[in-house]
Amino acid sequence: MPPQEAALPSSGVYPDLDVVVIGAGFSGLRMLYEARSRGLTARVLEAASDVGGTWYFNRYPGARTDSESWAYCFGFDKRLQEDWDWPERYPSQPQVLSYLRHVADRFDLRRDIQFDTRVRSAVFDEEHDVWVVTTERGERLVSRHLVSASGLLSVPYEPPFPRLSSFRGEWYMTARWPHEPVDFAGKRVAVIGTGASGVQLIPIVAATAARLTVFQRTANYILPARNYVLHDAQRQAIKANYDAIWEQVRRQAMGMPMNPANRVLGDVSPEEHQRILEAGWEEGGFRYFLETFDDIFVNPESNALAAEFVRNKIRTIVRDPATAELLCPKPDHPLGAKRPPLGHFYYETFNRDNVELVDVSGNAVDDITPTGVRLADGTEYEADVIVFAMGFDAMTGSLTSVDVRGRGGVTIAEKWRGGPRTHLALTVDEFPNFFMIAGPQIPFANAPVMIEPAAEWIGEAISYTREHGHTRIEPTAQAVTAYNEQCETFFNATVFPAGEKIRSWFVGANIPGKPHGVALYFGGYPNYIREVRQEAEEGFTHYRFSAVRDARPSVGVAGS
Ligand code: N01
Repeated sequence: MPPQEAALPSSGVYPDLDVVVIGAGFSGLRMLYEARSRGLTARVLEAASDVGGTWYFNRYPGARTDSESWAYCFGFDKRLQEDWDWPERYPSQPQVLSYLRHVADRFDLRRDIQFDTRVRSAVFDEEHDVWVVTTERGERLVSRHLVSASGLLSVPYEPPFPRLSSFRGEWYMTARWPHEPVDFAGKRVAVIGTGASGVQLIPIVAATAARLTVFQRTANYILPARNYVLHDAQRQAIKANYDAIWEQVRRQAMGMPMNPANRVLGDVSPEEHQRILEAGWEEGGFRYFLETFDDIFVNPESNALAAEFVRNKIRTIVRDPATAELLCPKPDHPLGAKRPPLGHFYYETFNRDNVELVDVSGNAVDDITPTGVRLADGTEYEADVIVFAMGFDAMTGSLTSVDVRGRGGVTIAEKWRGGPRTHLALTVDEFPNFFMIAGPQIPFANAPVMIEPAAEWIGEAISYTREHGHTRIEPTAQAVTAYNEQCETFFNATVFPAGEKIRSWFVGANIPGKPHGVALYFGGYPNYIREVRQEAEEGFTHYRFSAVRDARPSVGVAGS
């Protein structure tokens, strides 16, 4: 039966489904596979018209991963690994989207995914231990469990400029890029925002635009990606070594297919420092900070050295000294306090005659006028096209923007008014039978390798609840408090708290008025996985279980 037809409004309060999953990106697809493999009935609700999540929406020119392809994928099925070929070190957005479409088709997932369906509300019915989910199309689904797989960076920060609608040219947001090609040739283009999205887009626009004006508020450390095409022998070697790749990933602090440096700054001489950083810079990508010194994020001295090395590279690459200085991150900005983007000839782009960098750190973008961008001092920059690459309401936005209500009618937005608080980034007290994949307080790590253990854990938790005759599972408030304290302790042991003053999304500081709180776990991927496994293997000891008296089995309209 096609999913749309199956989505009949529920007539009562007994669950139609075991699980409703919100989102059909990496997380939602993996969760659907997990639910099915456990014999659970599941329905995925997806706002877009196809699978892909962030890789569906962020289709701006230049979009690609910052993780290496061979670990930016699923590891649950050997045959899937064997029949997929990654063409490049960092796959482009179309390549990742093709992969996710392939996953959906290979495991016949689409029949349980309902596209073009945005969730309006999800309310926990305490009397019957079910979630009542309503969609913007007016459907009502009742499920025992609710899984948010709606993404950590999926709600874009809308341009906050009151006169934007007066602009007579074209304007775009990187996070909501149109499906039709956008032609920059011969046009005057303005880009506002120099985070990971802007940094990828800018060199591509510069190649054809008549004039590109880049508005930069905070200079960040842009590390060279050093992308390359994978040749046949490399692709075969990846496939032959997958067991070793996953083993490496499991031991790596950020879940990356890399080795620890096994040294800190103090272990080697100052001459060696420069040689090691140079080698890391040449390797490219996150290897610059993950394979050089293991203390870059916890030792201010080590961080300052690695940061100054990048500044010197900028001064070498960028020919105009004034532009080079503007591109250099300030001393109060430790490397990593904002997520360092990977560049594809980013700094080199500022050597082009058609590219201009405008510093808006002390002279803010005030508004958009009918003809371009106006700064606070009244200076105006004319443009035919404006691109906003201004980031996301990260980590919490995809949940707080929906009316999600737990016990006592408390909304998730109220619950997190002091910043996000979770247990293991998977559950929230007062929100029974509710789970998150890639929710707030996940480790700062490679996304797909966090998603897999989360989906498995959620599957185990649901199976455990059912097998023990319960209808409700909820973490204790103490467990949430303890995990939150752990997140704060790890965070405060790093150089990242400096991100608060430079508007890092790690703490929610990039969105005006948003509550600040530690949104990521910096204790390392291996430690996190150990904790998650321990919780499941010891029988969910930080959870409370109960059952409604006349719980009926679900009728399972999906997957049938
Ligand atoms: O967003 P960002 P992003 N006036 O928040 C600027 C992931 N990602 O979409 O720094 C002027 O990093 C803002 O300035 P400032 C990745 O995890 C991954 O680029 O606040 N400027 C900043 O320059 C990444 O970290 C990939 O001073 C304004 C920019 O907008 C995360 O998503 C690719 C402004 C926002 O940067 C977010 O990246 C893309 C204003 N009023 C994204 N308001 C890959 O893996 C905001 N800005 C490849």
